[in-house]
Amino acid sequence: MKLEATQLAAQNAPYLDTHDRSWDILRQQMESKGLNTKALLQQLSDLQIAIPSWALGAGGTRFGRFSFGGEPANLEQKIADVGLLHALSRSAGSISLHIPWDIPEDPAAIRELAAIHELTFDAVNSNTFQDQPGQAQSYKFGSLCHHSAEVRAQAIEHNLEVIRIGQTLGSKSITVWLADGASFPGQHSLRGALQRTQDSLQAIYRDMPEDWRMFIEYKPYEPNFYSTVIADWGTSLMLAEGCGPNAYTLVDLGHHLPNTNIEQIVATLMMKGKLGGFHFNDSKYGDDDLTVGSIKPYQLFLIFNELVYGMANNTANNPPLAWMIDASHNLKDPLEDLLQSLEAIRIAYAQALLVDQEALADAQARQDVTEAQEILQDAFRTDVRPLVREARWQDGGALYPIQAYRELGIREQLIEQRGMHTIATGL
Ligand code: AOS
Ligand code: ZN
Ligand code: ZN
Ligand code: ZN
Repeated sequence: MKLEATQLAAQNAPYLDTHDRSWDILRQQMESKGLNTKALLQQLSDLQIAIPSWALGAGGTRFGRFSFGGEPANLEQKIADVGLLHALSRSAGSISLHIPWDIPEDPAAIRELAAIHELTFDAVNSNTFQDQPGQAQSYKFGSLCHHSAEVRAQAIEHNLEVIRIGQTLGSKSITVWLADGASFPGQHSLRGALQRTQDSLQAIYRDMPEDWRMFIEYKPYEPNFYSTVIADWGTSLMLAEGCGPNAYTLVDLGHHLPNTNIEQIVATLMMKGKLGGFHFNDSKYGDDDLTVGSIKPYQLFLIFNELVYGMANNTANNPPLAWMIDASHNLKDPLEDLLQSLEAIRIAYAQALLVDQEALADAQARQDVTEAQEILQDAFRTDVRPLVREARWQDGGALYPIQAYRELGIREQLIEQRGMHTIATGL
């Protein structure tokens, strides 16, 4: 199904007055502080987030999975779902595919379908953490790090195949996340595994097209619980530097030990021009993949504050970032969950854009710690929702996406079309 502009306009109509009143107040408040509201609206409108194809169905845990009716069963339906998210939010302009879960049988037709929904293809993801039917070598004990040259060769070839598939869709980047590691001390040589991973990544990089970028994800633990080969941003950065200028570190917010200062990692990577992008989500304990902004919205704001600063002071020529969500939920309607994540990202960005960078730099120069904190928190505590809403409305989206989603009966229609007992391909 596809949402038409006229449907959304009719759905928005009764809420326009209320929105206008709140927008007027915020606009005047921002203008009195010297902010350029037109520029802010444009910056928000430009922030487009990629939706992971694996988040469109209900997630699960190792204890069980509770299916949600109307889940997409194939790539076409996944694209249609992201199309719905984009029509409602005007902020989900691309999709991130996972191979082999999302192999396009007819790439030209898939590209056409994506264009109908105004979507592009963001980073493609390789998968060497599962064995596929008929596969010659097993990844049980690792892939790019494996002791056996045959396993490594198979994993390298898989990554190159993912790139070739991505090319048929117009994607320009690959995200490599490795489950490789050891669950017990002594299981493998820590140094040997890292060395082999570096060699394998370099082999992929050498054959990657020149206009492509490689994003290297890190994660401290899980599925291996003693050691992960690419455990932290430093290892990822080292590997990216070992590959070359088109390899970058990817920050997944859930991939840190508790209380890690993620905004500092962002600042460090941007100083080196090596921040490739994000997997946005939120977490309380580990790789919880919870809805963005649901647990630590202040941290998200501080991350965006570093990003805004980094983009304005881009001395190391960090390329534009890949903004992706990597969250999936077991309880909520997956599309509502993603709408909440999209909103949280734009809210954090809007708040960060309100930070008076000049005043902050001045307070920092004077060691005025109190004032520096006041400046940040003044921005964070501004209710920017009318600004985010206005940007979305000007772009033809829904004033209140979740409400629109419910009032238009979208899930009910998806269930009617696809059935109640559906399982999206993926994790
Ligand atoms: C795994 O923990 C990583 O976050 C991956 O980026 C991602 O979740 C995975 O590739 C999807 O299966
Ligand atoms: Zn991730
Ligand atoms: Zn993860
Ligand atoms: Zn995660």
